[in-house]
Amino acid sequence: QNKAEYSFILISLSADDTVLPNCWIVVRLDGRNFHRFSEQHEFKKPNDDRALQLMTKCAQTVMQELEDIAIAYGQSDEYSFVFKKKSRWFKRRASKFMTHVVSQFSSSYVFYWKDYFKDQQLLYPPGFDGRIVLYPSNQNLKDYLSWRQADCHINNLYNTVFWMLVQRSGLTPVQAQERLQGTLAGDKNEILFSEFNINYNNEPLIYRKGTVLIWQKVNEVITKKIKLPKEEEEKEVEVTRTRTKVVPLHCDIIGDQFWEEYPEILAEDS
Ligand code: DGT
Ligand code: MG
Ligand code: MG
Ligand code: MG
Ligand code: MG
Repeated sequence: QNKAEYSFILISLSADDTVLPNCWIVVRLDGRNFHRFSEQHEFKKPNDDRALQLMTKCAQTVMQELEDIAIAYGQSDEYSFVFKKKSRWFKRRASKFMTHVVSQFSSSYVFYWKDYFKDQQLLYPPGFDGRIVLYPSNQNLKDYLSWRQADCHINNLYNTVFWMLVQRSGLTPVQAQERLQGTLAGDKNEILFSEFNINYNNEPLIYRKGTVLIWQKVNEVITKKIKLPKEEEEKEVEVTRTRTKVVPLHCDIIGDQFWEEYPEILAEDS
């Protein structure tokens, strides 16, 4: 009898992966071995606009196809999706959130590849890993997103100098790495400025800040043909419709300004 009870507990533990109520649910995915994938598909270094735009297209698709995603943030080969605190989607089962996000994103990556890479063929099927993390408070969630954006900044600054040293100054990758060992952000800015005449702050925002996806109301003007009861002919009229769309932004999300500008993202009924 003991044994039977024990196996019942095991079964119920593996079947019920419902996550805590009232927490933000974050699913982060990341390209599997994109070091190799980016080399094989000749991604531009350090940033390939086609690759970044494709990642964002896939993330928009995920937000539109799945339920309850309040905001997403992406950089490099990763994207984080934040599900609303109050979401009841699939009874808050972690495995459902994670598998739906990763599979929808992966199939979109293959489906939309040719729209962004044109004559660069997809050479083998890419994969993505997924993980799920819970954040009980708004501050926890903001700290998480700040951490990812800080990571984007640190990597992009490093990569920008690194590839300048290799591509422009002819250093080998090992030499460039040695040159940058132990340097601080200020030193890297200084190398960019004095040796390459680059002001890092003027580099494109998408590279420095990554991509934030939020829902925004947009007005769409469409022309409709209508037939008035007392008139013979159809008439064309302009109708304004309000739609919610997923919009990409490349702004700072570490400071308060973003969250003050878009208070609905963290609103209590989310
Ligand atoms: P993983 O995630 O442990 O399976 O291994 P990786 O190789 O995906 O490592 P990760 O995710 O830490 O680093 C992302 C890789 O993707 C990194 O080698 C640089 C590459 N990558 C991402 N975006 C770009 C891009 O726009 N241009 C180039 N050239 N490479 C990129
Ligand atoms: Mg990884
Ligand atoms: Mg990766
Ligand atoms: Mg990565
Ligand atoms: Mg089914």
